[in-house]
Amino acid sequence: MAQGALSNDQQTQLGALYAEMAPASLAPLWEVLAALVTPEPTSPARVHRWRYDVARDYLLRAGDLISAAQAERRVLILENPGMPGAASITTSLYAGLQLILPGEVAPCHRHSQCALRFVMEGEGAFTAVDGEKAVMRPFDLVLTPGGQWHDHGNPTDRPMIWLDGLDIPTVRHFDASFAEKLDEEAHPPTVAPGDSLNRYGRNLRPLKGSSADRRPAHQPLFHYPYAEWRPALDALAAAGDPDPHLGHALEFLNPADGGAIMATISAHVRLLPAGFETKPRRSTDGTVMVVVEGRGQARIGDETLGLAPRDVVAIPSWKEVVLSADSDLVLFAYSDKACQQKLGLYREENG
Ligand code: 1HN
Repeated sequence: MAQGALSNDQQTQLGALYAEMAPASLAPLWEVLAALVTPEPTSPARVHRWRYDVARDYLLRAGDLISAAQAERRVLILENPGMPGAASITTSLYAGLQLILPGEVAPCHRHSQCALRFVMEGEGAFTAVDGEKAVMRPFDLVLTPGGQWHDHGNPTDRPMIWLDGLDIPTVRHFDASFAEKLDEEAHPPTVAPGDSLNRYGRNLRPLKGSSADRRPAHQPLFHYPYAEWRPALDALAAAGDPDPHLGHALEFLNPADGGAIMATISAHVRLLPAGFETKPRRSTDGTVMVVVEGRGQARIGDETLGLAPRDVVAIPSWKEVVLSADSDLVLFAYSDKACQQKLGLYREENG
């Protein structure tokens, strides 16, 4: 209540009124207003770290019990402990660890949700997008933008594990999910593997309207290899001092418009040199962070977490973050920044 305490009599009569109106699907705003319109974000999501080896063991055990074809996608959801049952790692994003065993295929489908894959382990399995294979290596980023057909296969003799990042909670929020399966298990090949990287991956694009401009105009590129982004981080580090709040940071771009990789998801990588500590920073984009190389600490809100290779960390909206690097620390992160910026909601604050 904004002003004036309620008398006991008032409270009793109001309580009776609420009970009477509830069956008519009516509820008093004044009881909930302060919790709905908060002075700043109060995320139900918690700060959490998943150790890779722990998740990996459970995933491999699942691999003994169910095939990729049976599961459609054999994935363990990284479910935020603050939102049990929500299949969410932050309020707007989903994360999972997917296993494809040698010889397996994850059948072709397409859906409204945007997805990214960040490779944790294995080499030589592929994601095919609209029939074009991206052959994946550790720490490659591969996109399956909303509406595009995708299947996965592992022709190698080693298990392949990657992190799936999707905007499932966002699409659910808007009640805008459509999905369909292809009749065939794998999409028929349309072009040679790596074709999109050759056409769109060099900060150039085939002239619009030319026959070489093959991919959907708004989302032409879907493979961002480690072999390219890692040297780019080193080149940035050689070019100047790290940003005090971010370290050396590079955002993955959609070459169609120079903006975020997908409509709802942004992604970036960072290098924090050994001994470097960031100044405190907070932002409204709930973020999923993956440790690629090195060790360090993350202070996120009231929690301090050790960071080791392949750990995955959930950073809810508006938690203050300080990162420190014991050895050169390389991080990958994705968030809903792209979506929040479109809606005019994004804020950040450097301390
Ligand atoms: C999906 O399409 C994949 O294609 C993985 O690998 C996880 C989780 C929910 C909905 C779609 C994939 C998914 C998913």
